[in-house]
Amino acid sequence: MSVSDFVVVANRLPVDRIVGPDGEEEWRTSPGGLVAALEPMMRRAHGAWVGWPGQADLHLDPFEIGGIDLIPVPLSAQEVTEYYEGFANDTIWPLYHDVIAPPQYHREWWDAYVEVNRRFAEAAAKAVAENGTVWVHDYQLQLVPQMIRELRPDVTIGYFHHIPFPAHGLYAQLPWRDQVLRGLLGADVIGFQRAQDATYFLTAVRRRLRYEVKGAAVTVPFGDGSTRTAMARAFPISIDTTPYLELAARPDVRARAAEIRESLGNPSRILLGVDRLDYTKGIRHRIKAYGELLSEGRLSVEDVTLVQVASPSREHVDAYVHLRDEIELAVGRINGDNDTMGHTAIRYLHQGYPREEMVALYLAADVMLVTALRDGMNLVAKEYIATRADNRGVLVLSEFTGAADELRQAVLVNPHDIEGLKNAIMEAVEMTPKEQSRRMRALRRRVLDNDVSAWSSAFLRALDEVHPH
Ligand code: GDG
Repeated sequence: MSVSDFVVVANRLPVDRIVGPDGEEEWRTSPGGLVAALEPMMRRAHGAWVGWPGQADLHLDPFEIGGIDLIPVPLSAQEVTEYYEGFANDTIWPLYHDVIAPPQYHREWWDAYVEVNRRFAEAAAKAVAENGTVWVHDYQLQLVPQMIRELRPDVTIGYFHHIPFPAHGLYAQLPWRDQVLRGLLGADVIGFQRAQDATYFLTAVRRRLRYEVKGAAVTVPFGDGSTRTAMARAFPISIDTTPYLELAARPDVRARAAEIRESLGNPSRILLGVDRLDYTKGIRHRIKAYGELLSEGRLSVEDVTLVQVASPSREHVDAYVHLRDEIELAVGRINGDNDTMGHTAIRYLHQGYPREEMVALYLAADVMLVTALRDGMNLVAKEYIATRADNRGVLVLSEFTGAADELRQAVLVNPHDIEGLKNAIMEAVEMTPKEQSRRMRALRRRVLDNDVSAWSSAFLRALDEVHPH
């Protein structure tokens, strides 16, 4: 396969392996927003995407799909355990989400992380053309920018961090804190979701490495006394709005939304939560607040139903196994105490759904509950807004999401404050149509104007300014 001017590096390839009924295999592009955002540019620049195909011990040759070269990086079963489930999802993920769950620090996980990051960096260095551009994504690959720079000093390197970056007092726990900062600083532009994340990163750089920081610019010394500049600032990510607008207007999807309402017994208000089953998403706090509203009689199952989609996630990590048990115990108790033959308090769905069904759920929901304890951005909030073409519906949004920086007309809430959360849910349930529409109009303007292609253009423009070719 030839080299590319533009190479994306992410933990996962943007494809899923589909095995048919007779065992035949096929690769299908997964409908993620990142692919949609980068696709036009990938096609134009003969782009390549470096990533893991999603299955342990799978060694595949590069292949092409929809005009993009896919370069698979293999992981052994032990590397999946140590690099991916271990260091990425049981060390970095909890630490960077403000230690909501205790991070596990294991030296052998770190060793696997270094080794796998090197494999990704080598694959990218081989794939990129002279003076080309590499865009590295997310916390699984924080060492890759510096590793690519060592192998290929000619290329422009961008890095985008999809999750929060923690305050220095927490970041300082990481036994490999200096190595990770140096890894990230290999990039010309380091993008974060919120201005606060960029500030925390720059503080860590100043305090730990003692590099000079001026505004967003870091002076990074080379060993020989010369220096280069790396920029760290916020580029809040968004969604590809087109499929959401299209699906929300489709008669069959609208009919499905009506059918969902009907099958729930036509409650006067449907509340909805859609999350990966993750301790950062605040599902327990949400359910607790809702359960108290029912037991206090402020809400009744005759009028209101909460639909909670908790899509399966990281099921081999202990913290996720425990979380699932806790949530399912709480849901069982609340339903047991409140259900009638015809009405259920919480319709809990530990399942993943096609996007059509997700949009039907968004359309059916009068109130969307996004009450994460910490979230880099939260795209579900933006997807809900995109589908509300009639300007009806209320978004209850945690202050601790990146989205809260932009979506100021939501009902903003501190999810740790259960009384506050209960009041926010009541405010949303009781909001007049006029007030709903005033807020939703402003929210829609924000989401439709700042879509994912505006995000990727802004990032690549910044990259071009720091490292013009
Ligand atoms: C990370 C950061 C940041 C969920 N269940 C189903 C389904 N989904 C889709 C949603 C949404 C996506 O998954 C989840 O995105 P979020 O942004 O809400 O959260 P994370 O997965 O934690 O993503 C986050 C994001 O990266 C981007 O930078 O915003 O803060 O944590 O698109 O719709 N989609 C389908 N079926 C499901 O059952 N089809």
